[in-house]
Amino acid sequence: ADNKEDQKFCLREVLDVFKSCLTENKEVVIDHYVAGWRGLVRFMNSLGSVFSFISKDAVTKIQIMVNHRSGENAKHYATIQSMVKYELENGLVDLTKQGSFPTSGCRTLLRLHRALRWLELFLERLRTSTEDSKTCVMCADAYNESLAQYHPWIIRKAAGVAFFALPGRPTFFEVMNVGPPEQVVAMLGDALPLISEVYQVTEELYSKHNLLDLP
Ligand code: 1PZ
Repeated sequence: ADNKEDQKFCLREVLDVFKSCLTENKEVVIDHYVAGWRGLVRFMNSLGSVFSFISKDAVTKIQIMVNHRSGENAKHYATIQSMVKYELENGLVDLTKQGSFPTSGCRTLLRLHRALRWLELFLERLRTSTEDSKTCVMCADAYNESLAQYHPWIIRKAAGVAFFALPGRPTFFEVMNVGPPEQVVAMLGDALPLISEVYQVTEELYSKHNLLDLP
């Protein structure tokens, strides 16, 4: 049964989830956003145990969001827009320094949002890469351009070590389980604009409310 599960795993399905994230009036549905992240974590875990310190943190943050979605205020956490409104109006966010609300939806989702930018940059590099491109270099470049600025030295170091454990481009494409390289490239071309839009919508919302630096 496990084998069958593995075979069914396909990065296209994971990325497709991000398509369903945006409603008609451009709200970001948290259940789908979280489902997208679950798939990404599953993908990352299939790359090997060196990545488990990264996926552990992602899993913790996913769980915080799931808890918000199953608590008594679940309805306020339907979309990122409704969450921001609810948490701000009720003073449920630490705005300047960490304090009473270490698990606020706003600060937790911001971490995933920043990681989504890394994903976008990395997948774009993969999409335009050539056979001899190095995944660890693409990954590190994407990281340095995005997430790294929010991480302390020790995490940047650890991330750098993990990147060296990434499989090479051919294996990486195989693990994605999307088909031959041309199909991977085409799939990424379809998926990236959608991920990018989810990122942009969230970025604008957070920027409008001055939430981009939440501690
Ligand atoms: C496929 C290769 C995977 C490379 C992933 C590149 C990202 C490296 C990130 C290293 C983060 C490691 C551990 C934890 C960091 C946390 O301190 C921060 C801030 O949270 P806080 O401490 O403020 O609560 N967490 C994050 O920045 C969220 C990181 C999520 C990383 C998800 C990666 C998803 C990978 C998808 C793979 C396709």
